[in-house]
Amino acid sequence: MTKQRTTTLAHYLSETSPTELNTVISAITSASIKIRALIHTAGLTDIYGSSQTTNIHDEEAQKLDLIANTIIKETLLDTTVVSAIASEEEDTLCTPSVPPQKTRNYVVLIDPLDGSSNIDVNISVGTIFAIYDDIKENPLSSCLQPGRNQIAAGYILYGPATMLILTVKNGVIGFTYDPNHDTFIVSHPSIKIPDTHQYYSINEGNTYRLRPESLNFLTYAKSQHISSRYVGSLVADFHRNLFKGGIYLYPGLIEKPNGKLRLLYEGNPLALICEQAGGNATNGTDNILDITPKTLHQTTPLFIGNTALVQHINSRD
Ligand code: P6P
Repeated sequence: MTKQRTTTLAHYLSETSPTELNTVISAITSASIKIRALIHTAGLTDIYGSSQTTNIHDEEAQKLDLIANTIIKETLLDTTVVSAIASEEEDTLCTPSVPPQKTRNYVVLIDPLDGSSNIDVNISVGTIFAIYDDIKENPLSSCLQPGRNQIAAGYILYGPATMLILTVKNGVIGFTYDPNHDTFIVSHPSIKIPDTHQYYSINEGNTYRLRPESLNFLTYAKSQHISSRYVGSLVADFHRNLFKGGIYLYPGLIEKPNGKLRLLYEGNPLALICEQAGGNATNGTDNILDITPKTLHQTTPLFIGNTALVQHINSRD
């Protein structure tokens, strides 16, 4: 009989983070437990499919995108320590009706349900979040800090198991949701990306839209007999590469030079996790975490995973 792990998320946070930050992370994870329940029974209720609306990126929002966004937004605004929320599903910042009164406040940037087009076909999806201190002259400026200033970042992967992968910038820790105790339990105390370059993840359907440096990398990856894996859910592809070694690529395309993925609530949180786990993330020339954002929803080319593979992209050889 294997020994059941027992360290809860609440215990871990109480040992590592200030109370107000614990409140924010706990709000996100409690919202994720509600989202998990909805995903697991979506086929029995009328919440599959498109909401018949589009987001600021002119992408069709799924019903569950909007439901997940509402759950997380309301849970965070109730904490009284969140000054503003930037969400993939919101054109502008969301702020509490009553400004927070606490000494330490945060801004939170979220992709409420990444990969949501996969829900209808029962493929893993995820919630991605980035947390910054609200230290600038206004919450929008606090949201536009370089990713290196994040004080915490993470994602919840709704897969066969529901997992929280978190960094508060002292390494990367993995938690597994235990439905018997309705809480996240430490399951992976210290995650490091292995130096086995097992996978590359790219939508090869875009091959004729790639620029030369990306095409060169694909040729290199195939010469190294690295396997191709592409789920179409960034969180799932990133998670596999984090645990097995590899690289995820969403390059700039000829007609879309800044790519598709959003810097603030996709690139930055995953880049911080990856760097804390010993990997790296670039836009093809600069470290993702060193980019100073200009707008909430700006996109970036993203190459993220093993440092050696990411450096191969930067070296353009
Ligand atoms: P494509 C999902 O819409 C997403 O944002 C990521 O989760 C995923 O990796 C990517 O887009 C898939 O995009 O263009 O390959 O379908």
